[in-house]
Amino acid sequence: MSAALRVDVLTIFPEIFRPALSTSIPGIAERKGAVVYRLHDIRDFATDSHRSVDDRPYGGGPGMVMKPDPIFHCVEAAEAQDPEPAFRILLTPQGERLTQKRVEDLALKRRLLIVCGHYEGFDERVREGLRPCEISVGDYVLSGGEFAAFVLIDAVVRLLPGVLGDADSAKDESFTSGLLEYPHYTRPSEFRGMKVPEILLSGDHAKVAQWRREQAILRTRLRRADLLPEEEKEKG
Ligand code: 9D3
Repeated sequence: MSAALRVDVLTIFPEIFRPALSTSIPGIAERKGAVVYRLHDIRDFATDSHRSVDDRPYGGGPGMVMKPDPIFHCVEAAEAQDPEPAFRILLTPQGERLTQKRVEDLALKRRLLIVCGHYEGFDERVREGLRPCEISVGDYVLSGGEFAAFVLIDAVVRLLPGVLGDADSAKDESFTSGLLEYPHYTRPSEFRGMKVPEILLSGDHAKVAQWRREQAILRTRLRRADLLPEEEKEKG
């Protein structure tokens, strides 16, 4: 197996991450040696007696701003732990929207360093001095970057070699890739009067595959027409 991806997370709430990253796929990825998580508490790098990591904005206005000094020191300390250069990520609502394409790109890196913000945002010199890749996880307002970091890590580590079994393999998506999923059913064949479509019980694999493809296209057209490939768009 290739060397583990190292993920450094810089946050004022490191305690959120340990249990979350030990659960489900992120935990399996770690136990299989595909990833190593390193959590860093930005507050450990505060320099004043109150251990403050935020301050009032110059020019006035509501809310607090993350101070640059603890973040720079925390980044420097984290990076000094390992000679591998880190791909720096700043999670902010102003970042580029996270897509599967970007997730695939991040899964090819050897080291990610993720800075989570809180309060109104970062002192602009964090961007200017650290030159991070700035990422948002979508157009809605979170109270901080911690859950965005977990979204990003979860999406990335499931792609690392050896993490998913063959049964879960993303390769199985070949004929429906880019579409929403077709409807899934398991036993019983009738539940509270609701029946499993006859075709799925038929054992005719070609017909099942055709039905699933039709259902995936139908569902995508109804819910997410923006995802449809060109040749399916005309059909209305
Ligand atoms: C006055 C406007 N501010 C509050 C509505 C802007 C604002 C600042 C900081 C909004 C959210 C946040 C905290 N969010 C994140 O740190 C964040 C985030 C998000 O809110 N949505 C999607 N992706 C991300 S990544 C980090």
